[in-house]
Amino acid sequence: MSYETLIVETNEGVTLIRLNRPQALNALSSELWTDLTDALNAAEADDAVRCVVITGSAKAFAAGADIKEMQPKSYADMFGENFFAAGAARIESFRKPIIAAVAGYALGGGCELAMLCDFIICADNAKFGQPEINLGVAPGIGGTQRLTRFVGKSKAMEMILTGRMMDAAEAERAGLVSRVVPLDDLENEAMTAAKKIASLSPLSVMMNKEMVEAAYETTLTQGVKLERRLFHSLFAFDDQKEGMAAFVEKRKPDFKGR
Ligand code: DAK
Repeated sequence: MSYETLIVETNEGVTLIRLNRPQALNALSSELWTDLTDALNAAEADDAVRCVVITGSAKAFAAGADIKEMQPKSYADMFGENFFAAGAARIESFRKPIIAAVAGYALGGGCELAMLCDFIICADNAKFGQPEINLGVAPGIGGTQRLTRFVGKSKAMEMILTGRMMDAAEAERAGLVSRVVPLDDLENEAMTAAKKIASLSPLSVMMNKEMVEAAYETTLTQGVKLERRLFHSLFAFDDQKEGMAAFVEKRKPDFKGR
């Protein structure tokens, strides 16, 4: 499937989605969100796809929602269209891991898109920010909530109220990204992590993802209880038998997703 705003390729169990609006620094237009939703639907439906990587260009992961598209809109337009809600919901309910590989600007909706992914690997030139305040608006795809959970109230409040950008080193210190790599290595590093995930039991991967997500949605007691139940249930799968047998027999496991 080809798209106007994305380049999508699948290899070795990994779908790489590259945002492709270079003339607008990958600003997130409605068309791009529709294409992204469609590409993710296809990746979710394809059993051969085990992990997704979303990336942009060396200059911009995404410089935010498309300001030129939003400029003429009224409250009735935004509310009536439920602007961006479907795209965000698609990522929130995606069951396979999604890695954001961020180089350059990840601003506004771009920073929110990266935070919607399961983890972020960034290049040393990455810049994260929620500059919507400069436009007289506010983050609208979860930025006030996710950034605050990831980096804490003080840093989130400063960034959202002043529009200040965070560089890659600060983003790593603050816990926003899992690690920083040289720009030239970004795609390789993200693909290596994605291929490792793709080689594992897909059922176990989905359950592990669900357990970590629960840490953001539940109390500690409820989260630990859920983890224990899901851990027990993993013993119902053939992949648990295969994984442990392979360890004992000193060979590579052959996970079937059963
Ligand atoms: N939208 C549209 N076009 C953009 C853009 C954006 N966000 N960012 C950059 N561009 C375009 C520029 O207009 C320029 O186009 P031409 O003028 O050449 O036609 C081209 O990309 C190159 O940009 P610059 O010439 O500005 O490049 P520089 O290197 O000088 O500067 C920059 C790079 C990233 C610092 C600068 O472009 C910039 O400040 N961009 C805007 C960043 C920003 O404010 N982002 C936040 C956008 S607001 C909602 C949910 C979410 C949202 C809203 C509602 N609902 C659920 C209701 C989200 C809002 C946002 O994200």
